[in-house]
Amino acid sequence: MEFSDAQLRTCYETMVLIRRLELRTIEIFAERMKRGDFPGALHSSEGQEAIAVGVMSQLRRDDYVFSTYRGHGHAIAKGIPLERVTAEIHGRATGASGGFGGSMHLFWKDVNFMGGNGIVGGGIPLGLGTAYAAVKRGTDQVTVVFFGDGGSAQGSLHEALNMAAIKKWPLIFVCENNHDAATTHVSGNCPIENIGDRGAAYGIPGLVADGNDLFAVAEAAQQAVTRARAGQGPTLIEFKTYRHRAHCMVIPEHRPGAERTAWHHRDPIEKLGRDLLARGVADEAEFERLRRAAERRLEDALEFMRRSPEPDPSTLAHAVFAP
Ligand SMILES: Cc1ncc(C[n+]2csc(CCOP(=O)(O)OP(=O)(O)O)c2C)c(N)n1
Repeated sequence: MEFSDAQLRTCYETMVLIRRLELRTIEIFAERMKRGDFPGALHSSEGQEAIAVGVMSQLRRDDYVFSTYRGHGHAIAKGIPLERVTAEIHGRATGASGGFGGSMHLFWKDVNFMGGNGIVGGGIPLGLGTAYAAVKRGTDQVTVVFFGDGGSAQGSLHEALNMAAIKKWPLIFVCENNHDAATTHVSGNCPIENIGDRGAAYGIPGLVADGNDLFAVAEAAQQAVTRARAGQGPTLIEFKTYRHRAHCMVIPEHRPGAERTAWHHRDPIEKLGRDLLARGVADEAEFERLRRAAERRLEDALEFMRRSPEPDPSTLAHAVFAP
């Protein structure tokens, strides 16, 4: 998998941006909760940044993406303008979904980001629709659906795998196996070692890759995209990863400390930093510049959010049945 030096610096900056956004969002939500002003559920993707950035690095603007409720990173990496992301997370009228969706329901048609979804596995069958539409229209757009290790046990996944494989539709199934579904370990959801191995049951490639390694992620995504664009059908990819945080802000951490520490040593941003140093793509001064650039962009986007009004309640039903 080859990236130019400039692309690698952009990947690093985007991963840092996602990380900073997750950390600042937690801070802001925590302050609100302290004031008794519950802002809604918040699921951090901290630790999973390489998957969002690596997969999107292989997609075009007009390719479709269906995300999950842990989708801030997907949204940023696919190209929703950052200020629209911050405004939506904090429920402002200028947000990507007009402030009615919040953290779990970012949506932006301009880049074919087809939304987060509060239903586990809910985006998967929707992805069949855009994949089929692309085939009918004769475009070579691909669709990516994201889901977790818990989501991999949903019937919707197996129905969609079966149909996409039979029809050879351009659909890429991306499992972010962060090893826990809320408080259930992956072994309580899947009786085999690798979720990716289930591709064999549908006669399609089932890849298993390190989700904390940008290069491994991009390599797997590239294989799947090439196959889908060539009309050869779907691919299932399992990325092994770990979320740095508990499931969401209102569920206490239950995972063993030693396990968490071990995964922190495999942090995807730290790893990419080491790789870029080794390749001579960036040095400490450059990392500092990229980190500052990400911080500035985020603070500007948060300022945009603060200046934005909340949605007018009379517009609540406006987009419910819109085409
Ligand atoms: C259909 C459905 N069942 C249950 C829930 C409650 N729920 C929300 S998140 C979650 C865990 C899902 O875990 P996983 O798919 O591994 O994704 P992760 O949260 O680890 O990213 C559950 C059970 C839901 N939102 N939707």
